[in-house]
Amino acid sequence: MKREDIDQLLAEVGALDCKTQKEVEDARVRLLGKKGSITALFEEFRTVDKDQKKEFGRPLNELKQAAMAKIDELKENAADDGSSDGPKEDLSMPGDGLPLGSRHPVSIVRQQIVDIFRKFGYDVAEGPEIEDDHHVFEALNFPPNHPARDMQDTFFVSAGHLNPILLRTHTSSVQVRAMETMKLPIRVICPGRVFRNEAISARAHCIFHQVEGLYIDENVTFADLKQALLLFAREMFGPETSIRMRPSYFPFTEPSTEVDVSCNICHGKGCNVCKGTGWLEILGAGMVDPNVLEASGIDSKKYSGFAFGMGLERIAMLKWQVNDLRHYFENDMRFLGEFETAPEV
Ligand code: 2NL
Repeated sequence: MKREDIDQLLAEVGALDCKTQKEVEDARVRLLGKKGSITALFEEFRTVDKDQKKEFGRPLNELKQAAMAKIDELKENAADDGSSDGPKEDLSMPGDGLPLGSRHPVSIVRQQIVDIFRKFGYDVAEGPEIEDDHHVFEALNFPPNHPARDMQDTFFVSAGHLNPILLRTHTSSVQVRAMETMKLPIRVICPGRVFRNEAISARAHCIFHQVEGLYIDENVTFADLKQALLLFAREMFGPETSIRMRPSYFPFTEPSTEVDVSCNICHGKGCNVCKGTGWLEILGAGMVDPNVLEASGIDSKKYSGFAFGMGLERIAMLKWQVNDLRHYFENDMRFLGEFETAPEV
C-alpha cells in the first residue's frame, strides 16, 4: 500500500464536479461502490502489516469520509434529470376528488315523506310491483266493470282468467297485504313505483312513484285524518302551511277528499305556480270503505281507518317548479345535478 494512492484519490475527490444526478451516482459507484477505488484500498488495507496499519488507517478513513461528504454535497446541488427513482410529486398535496352523483329529486321527497311518517309512528312496507287483480282492484272495492280494470288503463302480464296478473297501478295493494297480515292497530306507509297505461306527456307518464298511508284502529275518525294531514303538511312544506279539503270520490274510501296546501311561493296571494288560486293539490284521502276492511277480514263494526295517497313526481314538481314530468326519467346530468348533492364521503 502506498500513501500516494490515498493522496491521489483524495485530490480526485476534491476536484470532483458533477452536473447531473446520474453523474453523481456514477462517481459514487466509481469511488465507493463494491468495485470502487476507495473500496479497493480498504481491501488492500486488510493485508497491510500490523505495524503499518496506524500509518494508513487514519488517512484512509479520512478519504472515505471526504468522498461521502462530497457525494452528498454534489447530490444536493446537481440538476434533477429524472434519473433518480424517488417521486418528484409533492406527496402531501390533497388528492383529486372523485366525481360524486346526487340524489334523484323523487328519492329526496320520498325520503322526506317516509321520515315524517316514521316520526308519527308509522311502519314502512313494500310489496311486489307485479300483482294480481285481487290486491290491486277486487279487495279495494273496484266494481267488476270499472274502467281502471281495462287494458286501456292497466298493463296486464296475463289476462283471461279469474285473477289476472298485472303491474300495480297504485301501492294500495301493499296496504291490502298489510291488512291481511298485520296485527291491529295498523299504521303503515307504502312508498313504491306504479304503472299505468298512459300516453307519455309533460303531465303524465306510464311509470311514476307514490306514497300511500293507512291507519286502522278502533274509533278512527275524519278529524284524525285531518289532523294527521295538517301535521304532515307543516312538516313537509313549513310551519306556516295550512290545508283545505275538497270532496272527491275513490272506490276504496267513503267519504273521500282531495287535499290542497297553501301555496308557499306566493303565500296565498296567487302566482303562476298555483295558477292564481293560492292553493296546490298534493294528495287524495278518505275514510277506508267498510267493504275494503271486510274484504281483508277486518270487522268494520269494530274498526275504522283512514288512508291517503300522493304522487311523488307531482310533489317534487311543486317543490322545485319542474315543468315537465319527462325530465324525471331522462337522466340528463344537467337536470339531475340541479337538486341536493350527495354528502362528501
Ligand atoms: C291519490 C289518492 C288515495 C288511498 C289512496 C287507500 C288504500 C287502502 C284503503 C283505502 Cl288499502 N284507501 N288508499 C285512499 C285515498 C286516496 O290516493 O291521489 N293518489 C295519488
